[in-house]
Amino acid sequence: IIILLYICISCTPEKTAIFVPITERSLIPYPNEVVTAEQGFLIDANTTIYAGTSFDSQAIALQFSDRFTKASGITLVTKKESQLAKNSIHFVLDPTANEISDDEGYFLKSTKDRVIIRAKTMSGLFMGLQTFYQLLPDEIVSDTIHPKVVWAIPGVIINDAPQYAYRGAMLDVARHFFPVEDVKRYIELIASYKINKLHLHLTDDQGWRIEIKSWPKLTEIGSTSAVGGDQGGFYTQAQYRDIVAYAKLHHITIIPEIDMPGHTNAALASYPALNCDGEARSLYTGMKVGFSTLCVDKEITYQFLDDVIRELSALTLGDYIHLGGDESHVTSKEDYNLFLTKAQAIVKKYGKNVMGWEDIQSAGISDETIIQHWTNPEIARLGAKQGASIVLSPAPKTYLDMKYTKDTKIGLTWAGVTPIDSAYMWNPQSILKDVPTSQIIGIESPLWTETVVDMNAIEYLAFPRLIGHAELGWTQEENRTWDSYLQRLKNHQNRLKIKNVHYYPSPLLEE
Ligand code: TNX
Repeated sequence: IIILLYICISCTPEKTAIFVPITERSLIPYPNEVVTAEQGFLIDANTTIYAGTSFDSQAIALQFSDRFTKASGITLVTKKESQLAKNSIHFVLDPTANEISDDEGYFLKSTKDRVIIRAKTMSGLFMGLQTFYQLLPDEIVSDTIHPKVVWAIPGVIINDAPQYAYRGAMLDVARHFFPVEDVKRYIELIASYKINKLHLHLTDDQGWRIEIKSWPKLTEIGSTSAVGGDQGGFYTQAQYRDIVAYAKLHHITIIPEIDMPGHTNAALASYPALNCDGEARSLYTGMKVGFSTLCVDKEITYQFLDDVIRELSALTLGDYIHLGGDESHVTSKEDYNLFLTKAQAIVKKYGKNVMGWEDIQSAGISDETIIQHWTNPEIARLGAKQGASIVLSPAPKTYLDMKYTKDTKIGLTWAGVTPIDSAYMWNPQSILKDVPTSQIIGIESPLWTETVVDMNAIEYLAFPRLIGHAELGWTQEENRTWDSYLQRLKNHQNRLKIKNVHYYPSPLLEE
């Protein structure tokens, strides 16, 4: 009796207090429908995971149980058959669940007896899992065991689906090179905010970063430089495949960019024949743009392009290859358009579609093309008129390499300074007037790395601004406000700390 009394006294008050209200869990991006349910769910050592019979739902269940074991030290039993038992977590893949409006949408319900996460596709289940993590105590993101944490989830019913299909980030690995481990960490971080595209800017004047077996000097010579004389580097094809596979596991599609016909000094330094005068350029370590061009008149230029696109297409799981096309200031307009017409045909020949900076619209584009708007709304609109889809990367709002304030250390300021409120407070639907909303397929946050030398610097510029962009890409306008977002971001900082993210501690995040 004494023992029983002791258990009651020590456990009961605690148990009722552990179910924090849903408002104390920071959901970012905020789901489109959140309804509070009566009582929450508690994961303990007896909780059973029901993964269903499909390989895909089992894979998501395994991702969850691995993460849970890392943070809690508890190994949960996973079963395949479905059974509406008490104390259970269900991952339900149901392609016929028509009440879920989108392939990436999901339904999540947590009540006293069980948690159900349901989606039509594996991507939807993955998105639901990210929300589920955010409903759990912060320590769920930790890689060390927290035996004292009570794994309680508030009672809630969530119906969610993305506003935009394209929610992207871009990393420039050409100005500075970042090893595979850094790219994987970036993938892991951005995936937790439901970002689903990573555009890799693989080549530029300062470096060529992807192995092309038929043109080995691109990496033998062209990969050795970087801005400021810093160390270069490149991904072997095996390493690149590893990045693509790791991204896929996180439901992120890699979009590779080979920037052309400008931004090509590294290639022009590797192969003299690619220059109109037949003379190799010197490697470049400065920060200027717009001084290089492939030789549009030479046959070998198109052999080069064909080989590069063929090898890159074979490494690419997604439908898109990005051809760059920006700032070709030393290529005549006529040459530029001719070159891009041929380059686009090569991409098509290898079964891919073209993505490019807005500038490429002048060459004539198709309705399968994705145009990336960065600086000139008039030009982007001309792309939209040709039927192209538009991804929005307006520099003053989305360029992660712009400084937070004029006093922050790293970054540039050519498009202004971008504090975290400014990065969040804009509406993707009103950037390009007169373009039908159906043609705006999403937003992307580019991180150019002229001033970015290591992972800490990447994290400092990307976080927390990228988190706000993720919400703009996912959450419908009527469901987001700066005040709500700021409050959630303040609470969310603890997770960034647990994950050792070197984020910018904006004064706006202070109480
Ligand atoms: C413009 S955005 C560029 C890049 C630079 C960046 C620096 C774009 C298509 N071109 O070459 O790295 O500004 O912010």
